[in-house]
Amino acid sequence: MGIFSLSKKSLLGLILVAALSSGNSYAAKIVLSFEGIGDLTPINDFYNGGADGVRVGNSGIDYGVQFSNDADGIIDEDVSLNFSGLFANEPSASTALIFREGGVATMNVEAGFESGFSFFYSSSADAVVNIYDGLDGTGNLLASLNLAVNFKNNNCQGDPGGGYCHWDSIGVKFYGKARSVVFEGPREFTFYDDITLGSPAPNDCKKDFRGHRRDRHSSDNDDISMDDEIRSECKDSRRQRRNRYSFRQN
Ligand SMILES: [Ca+2]
Ligand SMILES: [Ca+2]
Repeated sequence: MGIFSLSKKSLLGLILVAALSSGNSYAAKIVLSFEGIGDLTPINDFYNGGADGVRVGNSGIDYGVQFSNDADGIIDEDVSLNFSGLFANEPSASTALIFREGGVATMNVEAGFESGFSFFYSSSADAVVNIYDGLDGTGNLLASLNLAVNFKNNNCQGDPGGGYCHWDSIGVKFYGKARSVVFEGPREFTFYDDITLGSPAPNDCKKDFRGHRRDRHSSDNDDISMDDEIRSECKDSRRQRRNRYSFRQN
């Protein structure tokens, strides 16, 4: 009987912990779509209550997320010939993130984030992404993600242009509180988009568009839920994709 009541107590404890963590991860989920950042413009404090660029630039939502100076926004060249992005089918149109020449490519989150980290990427070189519990890649290594060459997979096509046309999602669960992510590997060979903090599966506009209603009550609800902000960005993304083709035809 002693063993039984102990197990029962442990089980209740586990259920309580599971319920609490689930609530935390949902509340903490942040999606960085990079929409609104200029082409080849340092992201800097765009998501940190400041602006992109080197002087006063564009500002996004203040998530307390800061990027090192060599992390740039890059916009699909199909939007305008002035833009530089040679990619297609990015998860949220039409801006992605690329790391260029400069110092260490680091994302800092001073308040920290928990549970998981994920994103989409299209890469022509192997790369590694490391998650640490200290700022600027210090402290303990909480998790690592290895990216493989994938940019031409599945005979993908441009939209209408863009050689980097295949994207994969990748993510990891970790314990503890992460405060920085260091993106390693050759510069300018990897595009990133929809970087998602607080979930091991990135926000997926296509999946959410098709399956949001159907999956609303599934156990993976945390991973597919969208708040109004993200849903509106996904709608905008579909509209932008349609506009690209009319731009190319004119
Ligand atoms: Ca394109
Ligand atoms: Ca995007």
